[in-house]
Amino acid sequence: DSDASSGTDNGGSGDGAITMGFAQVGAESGWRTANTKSIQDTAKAEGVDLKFTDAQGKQENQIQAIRSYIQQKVDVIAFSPVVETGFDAVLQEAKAANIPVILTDRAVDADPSLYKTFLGSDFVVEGEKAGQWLVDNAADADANGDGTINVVQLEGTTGAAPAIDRAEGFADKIAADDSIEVTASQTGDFTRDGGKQVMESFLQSDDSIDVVFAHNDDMGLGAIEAIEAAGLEPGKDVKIITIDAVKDGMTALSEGKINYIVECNPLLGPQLMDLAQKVLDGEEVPARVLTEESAFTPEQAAEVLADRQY
Ligand code: GZL
Ligand code: ZN
Repeated sequence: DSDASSGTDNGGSGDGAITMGFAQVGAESGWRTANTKSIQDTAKAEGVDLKFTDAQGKQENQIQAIRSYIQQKVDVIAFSPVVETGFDAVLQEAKAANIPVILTDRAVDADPSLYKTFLGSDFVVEGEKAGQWLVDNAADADANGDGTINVVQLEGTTGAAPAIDRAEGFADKIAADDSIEVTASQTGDFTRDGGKQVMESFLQSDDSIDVVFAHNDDMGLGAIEAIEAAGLEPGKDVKIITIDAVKDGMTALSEGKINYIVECNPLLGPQLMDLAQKVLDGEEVPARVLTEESAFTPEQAAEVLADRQY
């Protein structure tokens, strides 16, 4: 039968604890910080030996980290692919090394047999919720009263699943109202500074902006700085819709500087460790595990702000 000491020849700490290699995207946003904390705190609480790397948003760093986990013969690899494409080769290498892979947060365009499961939000639905809110609130979204609801879009990281899918979901929903038009769209790379710089350029070239749709709170918060610097009132002169619902975003929402936030739950640690244990116990796991999340108006934000975990 199989080698009884198999617990030690695959890099495991040998005392039955799981050794997990996690290749994180970076530290680009409040969401990412909360996501990292959830993974590290849960690993500690559950005695998982966690090896953790931050790729600073660079795919080659993420691939390198996964390769190092393969060499270290960890029991399981988990990561959030910074972009959808370009991971096939390294996933093949993990498979050849017989190390299971769990995707968290973002998806990849790769053969699904190369990973055990994908745990994360449905970003298309998040974009649809944002678009539906605008359609439902179109009446008072035309701040400058020119009959057109002129939307500028702050996109997430180019090529990243959340950026692609949120844009898709939003566009699907606003198609229902032809007075709503996305007149400019550019990536702010999910960062506050990126959102501020892109919004500054939008404001310089267009004085009829009614709405900002930002793919995450951090870019929305950057846009608020640019809007205020231009002497306009965020949430009133320019409506703002964002996605994540991290503390700073929810604070701005409760102050009325943001008008609607669609939640994207970063607290994936518990579900990730549970899935890893099941995979290593040889149990079947669902190919897709969705996270629970909702959406908030300013009134709702004020109610929940105090007890938000992130
Ligand atoms: C979404 C996640 C995105 C967040 C951003 O699950 O991948 O990346 O929305 C983060 O804040 O940078
Ligand atoms: Zn208008």
